[in-house]
Amino acid sequence: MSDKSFLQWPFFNDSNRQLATELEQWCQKHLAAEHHDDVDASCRQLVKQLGAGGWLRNSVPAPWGGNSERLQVRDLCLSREILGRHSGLADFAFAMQGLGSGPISLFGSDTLRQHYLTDVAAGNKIAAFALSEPNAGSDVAAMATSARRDGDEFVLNGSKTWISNGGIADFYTVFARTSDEGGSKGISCFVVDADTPGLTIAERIEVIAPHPLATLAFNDCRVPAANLVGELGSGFKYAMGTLDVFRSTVGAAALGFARRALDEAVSYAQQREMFGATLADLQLTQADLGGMALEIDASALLIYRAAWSKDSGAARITREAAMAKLYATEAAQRVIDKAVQLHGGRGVVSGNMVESLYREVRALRIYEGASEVQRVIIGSLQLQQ
Ligand code: COS
Repeated sequence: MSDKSFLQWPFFNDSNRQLATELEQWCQKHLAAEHHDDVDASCRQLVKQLGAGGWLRNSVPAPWGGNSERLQVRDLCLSREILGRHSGLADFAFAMQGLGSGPISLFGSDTLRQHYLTDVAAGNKIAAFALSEPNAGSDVAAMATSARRDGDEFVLNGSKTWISNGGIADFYTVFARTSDEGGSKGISCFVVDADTPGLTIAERIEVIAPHPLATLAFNDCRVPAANLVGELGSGFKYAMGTLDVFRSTVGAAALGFARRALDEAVSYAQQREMFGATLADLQLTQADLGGMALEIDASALLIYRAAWSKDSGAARITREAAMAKLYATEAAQRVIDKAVQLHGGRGVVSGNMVESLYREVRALRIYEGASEVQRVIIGSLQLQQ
């Protein structure tokens, strides 16, 4: 059984603890026997289930279907941790609703919020966040997709790639250049409905842990000017501000995967007979399990420090979120690798839980800012102190 003592840490209030208890019960009931032969259909189904269960109310602010006036990062992190411990795909379905609609929640007009967020919270609309491009991943300011004003519309041209929910989303929050100023200047954010003429799915991308993922093409794609999110030219800051909120939740998903790997390792070690005892009786195993538990608690401390700081009113948690994401995703990789090792040959058999966690965790060290980017962010802030 996973450690729950962390819920008594001073980062949490009763409402956070209630969410954790109720979501745990919901996961045990609804996510027990899942199969993902058709990953698109499974994702759609999970979004509907999460919406019906009320869990997506944590992904948007209160006036538009959410639980709280402002996004509560502790609730987002706890949700991802618990969902991730039960099902990588359920975590993914949950996470993308918040990230995909994040720029609207944080910076959009009330009209856009009204139109999109209530459906996101109910699980009626699937959201996606379209920032990366073939030549602009870590260097996001190198983006080339353009949006030219034409009367009451903007005309988008270019390409976005590695877009989670690409192909099944109902709308995309898309970042594009609206002026020729270079770098981070002159980028704006738009909401683009998936059925807008000129937006096509150029390619579906298969990855080691299957999730809906695609490259999008924009060819003279006309979007109403009212779909501009916030102010013209502020898109880079909106993208970074959205990532600040959601980056610690990536660490939380990794934490959930790591906790599951530790649970699996403990239970396997206790029943695996070896050298006239059990694997768990060997001191080498105990040292491994101790190291795993330590990395898990250190991850949790960094994640919930970041989340609590934001919920307590910090304007920016760039440093805290970068540390949480960096440490928790790297640590989860180590913890899961150790769990595979403890399972011996069984650990690499397709379908074994630790085998699937091993594939599931890998992308988290890359997406929403690779580990190297997090190091640069932390280091450059250190120089500014
Ligand atoms: N919140 C608000 N504003 C921010 C910000 C944040 N977290 N981070 C940067 N900004 C602002 C800066 O204050 C600066 O504003 P001014 O021009 O007014 O001074 C502006 O944005 C540019 O900042 P900076 O010069 O730091 O931008 P860089 O291009 O150097 O940013 C990194 C470099 C690597 C930090 C950035 O490109 C990044 O985070 N890349 C990873 C992108 C990513 O996560 N991709 C995955 C996509 S989602 S799957």
